[in-house]
Amino acid sequence: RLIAVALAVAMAVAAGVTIASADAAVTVSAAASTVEDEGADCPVPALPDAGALPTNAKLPDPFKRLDGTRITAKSDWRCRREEVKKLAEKFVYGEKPARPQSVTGTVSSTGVTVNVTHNGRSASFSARVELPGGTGPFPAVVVLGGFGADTAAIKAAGAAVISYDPYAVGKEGTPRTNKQGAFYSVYGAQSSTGLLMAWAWGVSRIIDVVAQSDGRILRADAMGVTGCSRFGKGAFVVGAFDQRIALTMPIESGSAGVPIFRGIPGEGAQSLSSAYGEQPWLGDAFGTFTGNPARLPVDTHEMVAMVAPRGLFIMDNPHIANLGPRSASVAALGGAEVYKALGAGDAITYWSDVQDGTHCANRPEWRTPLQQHIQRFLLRTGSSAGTFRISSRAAGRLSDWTDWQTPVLSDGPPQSPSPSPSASVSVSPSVSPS
Ligand code: MCU
Repeated sequence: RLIAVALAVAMAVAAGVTIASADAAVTVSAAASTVEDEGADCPVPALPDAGALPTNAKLPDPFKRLDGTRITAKSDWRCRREEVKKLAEKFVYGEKPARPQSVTGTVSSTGVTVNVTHNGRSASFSARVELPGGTGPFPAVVVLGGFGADTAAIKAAGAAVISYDPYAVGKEGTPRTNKQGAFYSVYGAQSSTGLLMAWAWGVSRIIDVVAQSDGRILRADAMGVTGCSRFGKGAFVVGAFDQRIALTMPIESGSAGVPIFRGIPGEGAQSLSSAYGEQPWLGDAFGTFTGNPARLPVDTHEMVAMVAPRGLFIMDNPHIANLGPRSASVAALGGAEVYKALGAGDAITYWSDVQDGTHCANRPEWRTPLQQHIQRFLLRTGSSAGTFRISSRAAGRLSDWTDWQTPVLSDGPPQSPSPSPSASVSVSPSVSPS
């Protein structure tokens, strides 16, 4: 292990990266979870129907529960997050089914294979692995699609690259009524879950297999994800919906990715109806919101918040209005309020201060912060603080979009507003006697 650390340090030094002192490294804690969804046991009240949603031109208050009360303790976020997750599944991305009944597979130095079976339906897919130099086990970054991510910098920082083909799990070019790929082989071609969530489900199954392996090659507790453009949308959803992901790094994700849905229509970004219609990226239920995002009970600042307090490095391109970079900066700033309230304000970075206007270009500006994020959140040898480097060409203003204040959350146990479990039996009958 010492040799591995020394090698990682040597490689990082060779790459010109600042190394944190040993003391600082000790203070870096692992925010990632060992489970996909820590709040799976949380009681979530019945969600409203799409037709009953109020119009709200501002970003929904991420701290306000479905019952109208606001959370007051940091530990309350666990179950509030579950509400956000359910809302996002119902109205935006479609449901992400929990881990299938059977997930098996293999991990080698060249690849990961995944076999799943659920309710008698099976599917398989695989991903290529490239290891960095040095001695394992290694952290790994799942790279969606084959472009836009600096895989050389990832490996030079000491992490393996898992090259994942999202189309094996959710194909593009199909109608919503006949979706294809491993996810839909298991859950049906008519599933209302969109491709982004299907892709996220696939990455979660890769993590299942890595976690079940003997752990000699890849570390399930040090997994990251990245991808550019449509695969930046995917990387964002992967990180939001699997709390085992320690570092989420979407690049130039555009509409249906990081940018707030509410902001997109005014900015010259790809319209919601265009993104919804181009590919079945978003869930079928999003169709009723493309013309009126103000009725969405969630927005993407809350997907940013779902990643908290884990590492998040959002990369964006301020030169292309079609990508909605202003709207993306507002999502990052809004989500950062939850990071701050949880005491993790320095775990989020938004960076759109880049020269080259080419979409998904290999950018020298991101190489150092990329490696610093890998060192801090995957190797856990660094402690560089996150930062907002918003280009003045495309800077959104959070205060234009909020009518809520960020609370000071207390430490200590959850402050649930609902009655104790024994009392709730008598006060909340779900069926009224007729
Ligand atoms: C920014 O991501 C998408 C965009 O939403 C699409 O309209 C366009 O066709 O493709 C972009 C992309 O994935 O580029 C590689």
